[in-house]
Amino acid sequence: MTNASPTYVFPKGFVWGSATAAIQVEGAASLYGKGPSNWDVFCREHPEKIFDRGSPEVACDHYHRYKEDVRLMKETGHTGYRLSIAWTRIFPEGYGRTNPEGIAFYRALFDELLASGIEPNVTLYHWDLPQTLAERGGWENKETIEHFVHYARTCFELFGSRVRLWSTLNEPAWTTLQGYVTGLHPPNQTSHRAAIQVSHNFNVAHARVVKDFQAMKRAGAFAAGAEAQIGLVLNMSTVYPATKDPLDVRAARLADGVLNRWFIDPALKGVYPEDIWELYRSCGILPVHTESELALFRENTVDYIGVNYYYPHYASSDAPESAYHLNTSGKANEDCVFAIKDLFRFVKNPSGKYTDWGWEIFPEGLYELLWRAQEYRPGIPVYITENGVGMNEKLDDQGTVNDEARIEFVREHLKVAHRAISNGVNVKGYYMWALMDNFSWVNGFKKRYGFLFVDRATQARSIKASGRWYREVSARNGF
Ligand code: BGP
Repeated sequence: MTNASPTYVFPKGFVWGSATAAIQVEGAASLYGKGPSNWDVFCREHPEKIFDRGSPEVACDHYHRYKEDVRLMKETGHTGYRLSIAWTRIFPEGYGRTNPEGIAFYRALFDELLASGIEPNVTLYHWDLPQTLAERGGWENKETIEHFVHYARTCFELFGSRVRLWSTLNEPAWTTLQGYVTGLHPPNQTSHRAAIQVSHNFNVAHARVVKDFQAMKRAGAFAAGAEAQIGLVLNMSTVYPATKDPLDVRAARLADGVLNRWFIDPALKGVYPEDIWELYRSCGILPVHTESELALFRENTVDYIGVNYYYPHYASSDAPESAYHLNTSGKANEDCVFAIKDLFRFVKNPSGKYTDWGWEIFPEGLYELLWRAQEYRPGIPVYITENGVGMNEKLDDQGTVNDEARIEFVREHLKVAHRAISNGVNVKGYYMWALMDNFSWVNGFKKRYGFLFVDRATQARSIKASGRWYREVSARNGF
């Protein structure tokens, strides 16, 4: 890094952060009064479904090491940190009695962050559903919505004095797809009808929580007052047609509708996209819904949008069969497959540059997503809530990781964000995925994402070259 003025200067107050999710880092999965989540149980009962039988039981032991982790955030220039609350630490059974130890943990974590000048951005639901609710139908059962709303209100009451930035759900599209279409994540179902019901219930749960949040904000529940904000975090992957063939163009539009617009439209515009509603209606799989649920969308749009971006999709109309495969081994020749019969199939970009896990590296895709938010609602605050690259890594002789490829990945995406800002998009911050190497769902621990290398045997943390680079970027507010 030179001393010359940065070429890419970010707006004053731009958040330099990183992200994690509770189950991916905390560990202490069965300790301190925490109840079991669907993921805890899934990993215990089906270890063979997780790469190398990885388990979130200990994860990165962040529960015990949070003070050290906050110190390392500080050392790597963080001004913000996106995390999620484990619902089962607050309500071990999903509802009913609360768990004082869980509440104390998050209070202490928020205090530690705030004392270090790092603003928390808190996601209420990052895929870890209380097992008790999973056993009663999970998100297919509308009762789960009621429990989620109560859990959210409780969190606002408990932590509203410390937390200004909130989001309801992380990537409802991805968790619905993997849980109910590909069946790779719990509850391992393959039912389009269930998927659409769950996605609708997510949208309703989100809108209900937004409504309560705004009412509680007006009633003074947040120390930040009018500055308190609630958003939704979406993985709005750009979908391009595989060719110029009108059928592929149509397939791309459909894929974008099913994966993106079905969630963005209600959250930002307050209505479902007509073409996808019509598609589900014509297939006889519209979700069970009420008029008052649809009215909720219209009346409760978000304060900001969180964009998670990893890679784009290319849709082909040639989808004679449904087929799903996720590369969890990190072997470059293992392709990811995703096809929904008669709708679309995702294909590889022949000239694309791919990670070992088969995700294309394409920074330009981020530009379109940022612009898209702007088109939906000019001036809406946008946070890049996740963006990063999973790699095969190990410590070198100097006890660090020289992850130049990650630095390049982040730098190129930040350049794109900078251009979007220059062109008028209100991008407020960047949270790299992830603070540290963590439990990568069905990928286990091999796929490393962090600014911090985590030794699996000792849990020792080491700052990678990217973490040192980020400290400089943050200090100069650019690069
Ligand atoms: C997002 C999730 C994160 C994170 C990331 C990387 O979809 O919100 O929790 O895991 O993807 O994905 P993976 O860990 O599967 O490589």
